[in-house]
Amino acid sequence: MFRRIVAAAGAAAVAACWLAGMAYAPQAHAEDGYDLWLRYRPVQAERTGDYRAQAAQLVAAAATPTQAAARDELLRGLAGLLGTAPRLSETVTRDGAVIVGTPSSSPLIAKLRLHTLALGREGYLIRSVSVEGRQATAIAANDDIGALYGAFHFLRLLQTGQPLQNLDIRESPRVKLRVLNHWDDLDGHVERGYAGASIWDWHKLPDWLDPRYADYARANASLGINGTVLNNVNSKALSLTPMYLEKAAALAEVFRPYGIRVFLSARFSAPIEIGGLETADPLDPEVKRWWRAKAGEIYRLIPDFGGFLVKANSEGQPGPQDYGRSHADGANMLADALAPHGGTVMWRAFVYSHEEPDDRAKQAYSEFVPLDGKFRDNVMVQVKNGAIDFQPREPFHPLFGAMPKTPLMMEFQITKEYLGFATHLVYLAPMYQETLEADTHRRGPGSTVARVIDGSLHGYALTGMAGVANIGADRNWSGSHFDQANWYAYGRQAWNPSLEARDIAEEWVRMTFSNEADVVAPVVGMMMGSREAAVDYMTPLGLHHLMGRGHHYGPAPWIEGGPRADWTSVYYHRATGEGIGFDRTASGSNAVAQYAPPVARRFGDLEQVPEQFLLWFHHVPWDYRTRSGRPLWDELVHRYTRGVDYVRQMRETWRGLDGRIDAQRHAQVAAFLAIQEKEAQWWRDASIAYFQTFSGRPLPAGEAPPAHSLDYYRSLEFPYAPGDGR
Ligand code: GCV
Repeated sequence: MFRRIVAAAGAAAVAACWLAGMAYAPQAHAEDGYDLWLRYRPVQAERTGDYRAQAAQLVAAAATPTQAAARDELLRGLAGLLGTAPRLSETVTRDGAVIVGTPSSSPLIAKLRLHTLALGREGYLIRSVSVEGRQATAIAANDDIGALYGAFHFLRLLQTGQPLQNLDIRESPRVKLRVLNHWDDLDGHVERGYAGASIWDWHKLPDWLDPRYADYARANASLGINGTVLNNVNSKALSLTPMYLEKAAALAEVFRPYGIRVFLSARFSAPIEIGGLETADPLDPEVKRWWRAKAGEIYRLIPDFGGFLVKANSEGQPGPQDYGRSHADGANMLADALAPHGGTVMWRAFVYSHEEPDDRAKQAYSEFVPLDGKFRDNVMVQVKNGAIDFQPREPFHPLFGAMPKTPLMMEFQITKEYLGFATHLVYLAPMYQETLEADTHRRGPGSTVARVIDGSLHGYALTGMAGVANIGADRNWSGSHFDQANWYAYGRQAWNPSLEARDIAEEWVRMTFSNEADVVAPVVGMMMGSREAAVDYMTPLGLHHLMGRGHHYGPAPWIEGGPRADWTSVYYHRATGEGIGFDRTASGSNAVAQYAPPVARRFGDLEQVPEQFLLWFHHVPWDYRTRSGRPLWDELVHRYTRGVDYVRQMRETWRGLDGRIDAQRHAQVAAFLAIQEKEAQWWRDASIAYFQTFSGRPLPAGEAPPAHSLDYYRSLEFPYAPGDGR
């Protein structure tokens, strides 16, 4: 309660200040990346006059925390962008008013009768209107949260230099649940996190609410992200104890005005570990009772709690199979506990059993497809984009399209576990887009993964997309300035899976760096090719999972031995003196058979398989003629080199932008690009040195030999590489 009073008093003080027409004085601070894409720096001079005329007055209620958030964001944003804040007013008294609200929060919006109904709870429209002969812009929605999203969209128009005349924008999210998954441990470590420690200061919560939590919520709301799973899927039962629930509740309170619901990863064995029971068997009445009581306890503290995310029977995590029960038994038991409160279970399909599998890529499909239709209505099965594990490139997961009676949600990784950690500039939206556009052919051509995810293919009632967050306590949030773009792009594509990666990049660059065409074009260009370059210098032609053991830092295609074959590199590349690649056709593991027949035929046929997946699906001789005409070995080397060259070009382009971007951010990006070039070269050289021991072929003419011996690369160790799993 105390917190609420303080927040309300703060909002009132801000309002009084604006009403008094006080000039906005943006605080002078360095460009350290903290402001993300919400920098609100002055717009291009030639736009200022026009924009000021279009946004001279603001009519916005602030009777609820969400309304206040929308109004404050517009005041803050417009003041920063235009140099002066608009006058707050109760009515439209001049041309150039911005009216924001819902038919119930704003009499003016009600009077305009703007047909918001079809927009749903989170949708909004932005329209140029006339109010008693005065020109205005209406940001209208059915619910406060829609109005807040609309406010952010309106600001984005100014941030990206769009005209404000004749606006007629209607937006509703295509996916219902748009959620971040934090792999944050309670001790502050972030699994696969490269941006410092966890932003959740569990120790000081609930009494200290870092102002950063509200900025986190603003950033997410600006993208339409509406859920956050606070703790690692490799979870501790402790996070479900009263002490930690109170901490989670404090965060939920900060996030609530921004439309963000809190979820928790639930450890399946919690009834034993913190409940004193002897079993966690999902069919045991005591266990069911325990979870029902736990759900009740959580909802008393967090009335809008979203639900549980569960990693079960995967990589050593406990689960229903420990008791001879199925994933559906486990998920349904939790779903029953949450159902009376409106909560959802996100049950992960990232599973592979402890027995050595014939092909890890087949495991999730084999375990989950037989369970289609057996899950409760409030369960979603969360599926990684590909069947292995967030590799630089994977074909789409065969589960997409294969479970018509079970809502499948997407899990993308935003943090770059396998893509160069924080230092490599790798823009991930093209990768997300590639998966979303992939055609599963499950209901004929056009059955894209995006249509599975948005529910339109199978008529799912629940839809969702999860992104494994790349957020940490680093001042710039994501560990590097360009990694902010991946958080941004994930949010935008979760809202609308059909958005183009290039358009998102352009938006982000304009909001983050500059609106000048001669900055935007080269930076967008760098970003757009960056993922392909990473594929080239790390895992070209469908190679995968060749990173250092455990920490996944750097090349280690030589990894073999250890507890599981599918935790080694040799398991995946299968290089021999004859050839290289994983035969997943009918003559091998036959993983291709898990796809719909047209897809299986294409992937399984050496003539038709997209070359980018060649060695994912086929074991091919070293002299196999690739589509360029080069033998496989030469093509492999060519692609490794091409990847390094791209990074070199990015450095060159970035150098040319010196003076066009603030010195602080320019310098850090330049330094990180230098690291990337060094590491791309390392990837190329180590991989070539290793695979040459199998191919036995000389390097193609003009290709530089590796800088060091294979022994040197093999000897490198990185005991303290960040983000390791535990
Ligand atoms: C959270 C990969 C990662 C693990 C991660 C796991 C998962 O194996 O390396 O750190 O664990 O995926 O998604 O559960």
